[in-house]
Amino acid sequence: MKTKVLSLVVMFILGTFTVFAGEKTEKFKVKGNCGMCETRIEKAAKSVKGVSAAEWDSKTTFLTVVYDDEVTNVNKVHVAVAGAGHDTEQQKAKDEVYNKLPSCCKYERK
Ligand SMILES: [Cu+2]
Repeated sequence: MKTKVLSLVVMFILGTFTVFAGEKTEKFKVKGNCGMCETRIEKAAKSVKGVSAAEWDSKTTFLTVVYDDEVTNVNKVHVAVAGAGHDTEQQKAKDEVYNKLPSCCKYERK
């Protein structure tokens, strides 16, 4: 009985590794304010091919992305999010895109 449970556990662990092969999770700061920002940021991140999940937290302003590192890299996510008007740790959004954001979404810039 015990060996049966053990082999099930081993199979589960192996299965998990196979599923997540090539998948990476990365977390970085993205500037924004509200729920509209959240939708915009997550949509932009998910528009990158190879990104399977994107979650932005308005309280911590951290964006967590899950992506296949054989298909894409985290820099492309930075570029896509900045392209939607939100500054990231690495990439600054263009002024004209930032200026088009609704007033509630105009996060503070340095
Ligand atoms: Cu907003």
